[in-house]
Amino acid sequence: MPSLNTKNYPYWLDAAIRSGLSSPPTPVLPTLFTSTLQTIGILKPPTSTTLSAFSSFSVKNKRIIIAGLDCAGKSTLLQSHVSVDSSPAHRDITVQIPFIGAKIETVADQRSGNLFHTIDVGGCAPVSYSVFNRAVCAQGDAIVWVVDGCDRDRIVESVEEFKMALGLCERFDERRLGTERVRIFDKFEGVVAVLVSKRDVENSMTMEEIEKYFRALLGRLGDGKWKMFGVTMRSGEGVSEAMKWVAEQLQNDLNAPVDEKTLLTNGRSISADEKSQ
Ligand SMILES: Nc1nc2c(ncn2[C@@H]2O[C@H](COP(=O)(O)OP(=O)(O)OP(=O)(O)O)[C@@H](O)[C@H]2O)c(=O)[nH]1
Ligand SMILES: [Mg+2]
Repeated sequence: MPSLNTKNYPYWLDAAIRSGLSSPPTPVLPTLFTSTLQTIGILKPPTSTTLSAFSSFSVKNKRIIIAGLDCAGKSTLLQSHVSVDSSPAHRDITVQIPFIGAKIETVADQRSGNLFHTIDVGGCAPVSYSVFNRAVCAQGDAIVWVVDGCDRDRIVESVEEFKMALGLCERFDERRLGTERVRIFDKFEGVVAVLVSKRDVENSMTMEEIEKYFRALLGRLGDGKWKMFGVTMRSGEGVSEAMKWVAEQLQNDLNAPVDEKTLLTNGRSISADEKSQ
């Protein structure tokens, strides 16, 4: 079994994922429902877009977080383009996080050690939920942010949640913390891809329109650190291109020289306080 990242992961998630990976792998068989839909042509047959995009770049032991508002198309991406191979090398785990109520779907590719997680954000969730999401995103080597290209009403919410996930905003919980300022995490330093889904739906927003909402936020990450793609999750159009780009960026990261300090902190960026010590 390939070794996993040694980054600090929330203990309950880490335990769940490790137990899933260390137990004997079982084939992921398509359900009767899925295979029926495939037979009558409503659901495209599986293509394993994401994993093949990743395997062609030999990216190993990475965590790819697939996040976005509900109904954006995250599960479709995971289930139709990642978790489609019934070989024992893939293993799916869904973890329901106690108390917070969040659900994480995970696909582990045991050959490469890559983990793909989906998480939901937004929906007027309590602060603890956002903190949890940010904690998960912070552990990712890449964030794939999925935006529903038809959902005009929630495009601003998607930008705001994305800001939170990237650690580019601070939140206040006035009720519980008075006026105390809560700085949650550092800026996300990994690879960021924004996938605008539902390009096949008539009257969906144009890419230019969506980019306008995200431009200021993404600009703060720096040039070459992010890219936006229009995709259709149902047919898989554009998905492969997007995931290839993510894999390519992750591979570039692997080839980048690593300084001693980064190694000592296990890949985590060093805060100003730590640097001065
Ligand atoms: N036409 C079209 N429908 C899509 C596309 N992507 C997702 N959908 C549909 O949108 C609905 C929601 O997709 P999901 O993949 O369940 O979305 P999700 O982000 O996992 O949603 P939650 O699990 O509720 O957070 C489903 O009915 C999908 O079939 C797309 O690119 N085109
Ligand atoms: Mg889902």
